Amino acid sequence: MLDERTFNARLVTVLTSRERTFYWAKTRTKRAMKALKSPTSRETGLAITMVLILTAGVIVWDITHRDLPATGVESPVEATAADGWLVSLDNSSEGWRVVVIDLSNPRQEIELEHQELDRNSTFDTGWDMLTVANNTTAHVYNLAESQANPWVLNVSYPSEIHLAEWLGHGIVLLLVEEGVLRGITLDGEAVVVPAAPTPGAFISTMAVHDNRLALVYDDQPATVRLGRVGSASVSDQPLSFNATEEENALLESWGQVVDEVNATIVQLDLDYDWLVAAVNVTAVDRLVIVDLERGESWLISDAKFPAHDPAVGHGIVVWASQWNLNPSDPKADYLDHEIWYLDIENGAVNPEHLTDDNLEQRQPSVLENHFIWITTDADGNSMTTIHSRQIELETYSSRALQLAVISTIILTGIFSWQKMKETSPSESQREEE
Ligand SMILES: [Ca+2]
Repeated sequence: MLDERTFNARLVTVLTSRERTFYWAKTRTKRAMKALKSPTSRETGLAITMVLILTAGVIVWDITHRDLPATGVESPVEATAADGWLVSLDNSSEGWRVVVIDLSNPRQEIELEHQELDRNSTFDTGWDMLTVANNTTAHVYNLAESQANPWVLNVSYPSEIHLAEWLGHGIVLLLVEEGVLRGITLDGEAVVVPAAPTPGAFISTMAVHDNRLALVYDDQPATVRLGRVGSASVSDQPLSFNATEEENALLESWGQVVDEVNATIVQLDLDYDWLVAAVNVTAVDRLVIVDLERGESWLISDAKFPAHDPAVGHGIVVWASQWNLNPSDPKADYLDHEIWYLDIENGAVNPEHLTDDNLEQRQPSVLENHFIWITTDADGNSMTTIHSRQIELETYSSRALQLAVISTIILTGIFSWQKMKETSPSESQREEE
């Protein structure tokens, strides 16, 4: 029907002779109707192909559209997720608020009555608990019992708040107030936490996993101090963030300053086995991973390109990268961040990316079944994106798949029957001869 060798001739016919075109269309339609009335194996074969192509199309569309925006969040500026809960700080039209979503039912947001918040408000989630702090009070909610009253504790301008575990005592709160770490139980009693390793050293950033702490103090900003809730001491964990001479020479040839001597850890995260840190060497922030059992560390992203917002969990490192960005000649395509991950537990060596577009993606986190990050478009509209780690077919595509299986079985049956019918007369003739 669509033979490209005769296409030009047909086009000329269509353009020059309406009568002939009409006649051609009429005979073709008649022929098609006749074929439909008494279909042969050719039509059935075509139908099977169509069913397979359409079904494949539906499924491919479904699995390539796995990201969904978190419901009820208007303009998230920060998001964190743990143990099946996603929490976003939302700069909504009704003011600053915290939006909670149960990831097992992501289309429904959970209403939370909380104190007045602003851009500096800090929050954390873990063990089905959520804590939210403004400058003067911290509220702690049990998300599994949303009707219960929250614990309310006094705080003093915390820059960070974390939920942590104190072995034998349960969940406690950790606060960084004017660079000093303070621990309190939910009843407001003091908890023993690491003291500053040198007098007067302030905390610049920290991370918590259960009762384990990773702290960065300004006396040695390129060293991680590892500690625990319930213990006052810390141990030093150095990081290997040095690039090769060639890589540093290339950065300098781009007009960048590489200052590895005065490197500073700007962000970090840890789980039971791994610690990840973004280390600023002036030119770029580099991504370093630490094997906590062995105490070894190494770079896991290209030392020449900026890597931000590292997070680790479930054996996977995830971060936001400006891969390929040359700061002296910034190409628009490389200015926005993409979400990259490395499946370190399964021995992956090469990072892979989850996004590849011109939108800005930041602040990723990794959960048992999901990746979460914040997506912002060119107009500054942001949303919390939920990306499923498992390929789960939506209802419409699993229905399409079921329907396709049934119709393919039926059509294949018809096809074989038609083939038999079409070939049998000639065979019987041959037998007669
Ligand atoms: Ca992007």
